[in-house]
Amino acid sequence: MTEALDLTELLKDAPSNWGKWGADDEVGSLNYLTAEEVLRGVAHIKRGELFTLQRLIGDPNGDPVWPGRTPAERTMVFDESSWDEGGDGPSFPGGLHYADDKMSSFLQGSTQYDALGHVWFDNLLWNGYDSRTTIGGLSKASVAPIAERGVAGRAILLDMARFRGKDSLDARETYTHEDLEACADAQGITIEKRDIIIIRTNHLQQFFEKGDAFYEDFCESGLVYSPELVQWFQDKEVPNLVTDTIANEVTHDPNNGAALVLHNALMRNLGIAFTEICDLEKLAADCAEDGVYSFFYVAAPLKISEATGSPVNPVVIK
Ligand code: UVW
Repeated sequence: MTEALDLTELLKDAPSNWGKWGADDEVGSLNYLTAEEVLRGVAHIKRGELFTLQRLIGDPNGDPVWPGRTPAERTMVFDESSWDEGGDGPSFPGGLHYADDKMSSFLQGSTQYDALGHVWFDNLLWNGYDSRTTIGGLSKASVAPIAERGVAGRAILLDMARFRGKDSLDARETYTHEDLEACADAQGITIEKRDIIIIRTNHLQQFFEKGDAFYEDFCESGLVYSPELVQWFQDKEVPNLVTDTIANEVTHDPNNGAALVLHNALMRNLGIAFTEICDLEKLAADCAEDGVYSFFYVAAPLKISEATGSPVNPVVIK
């Protein structure tokens, strides 16, 4: 492939949900998660067992991030040494000491929800908002409306790594909606309309095994674009796509050379919320053991004004 196909050309006939939930909508396909859908999810709670899906921020083994981003940096402001001789610990009546810290981080530098306005092409983002609305902060389709709304419903885990008999999917390794259906069949479940789809690749194990070499010729494993795949997501009314990779899709499409096609076809055009960099290992091990791959999922990113994304710790209850 010499030159990548333009997203304008590639997605010219692609389905769109712009306007479907009104001219002011900022949460897109999360609108599918009505109260009825929340209760459909709750009905899957059988054992009362919780699984949290956030990766540790400040993992001593490293934090995987998109190239060009840096992991969060947490620094202590006050600790016991602040009250040593010459320290700057404030003095309070009664002798109070306390610990304080602060963090500097990319809002998309850990397990995160993307705002719907996070990506665009042709100067237009989700719902047709002008891309100039991103300047200085997302005045449209930031993460804050998703945070305000919250996310809850029935979710299913599709364990693509186990399905393919591998510890982890390789760089560039792709899968399609047909593979998702085949994986669901093998797991004995049906992908239902409005399910939150969680896909395990365990691809980031390679970040921990390879170190810096993970970023050489960076191309993650993931879903690969086709018009049929986009239509499948549209027909299934998928509200939220959750994965354990940095960007939820193969980084460079092997068929057309374009980068992050599905960020545009699914998030920008259909309004599907993306949750990235999850840790699905404990959940997947449990599902493999009890054979139950459907459960209740609940998450809410942080309410950060005009932000492009936000850290989150989604919770699954089985
Ligand atoms: C980009 O889209 C660049 O990053 P993310 O993986 O955070 O969506």
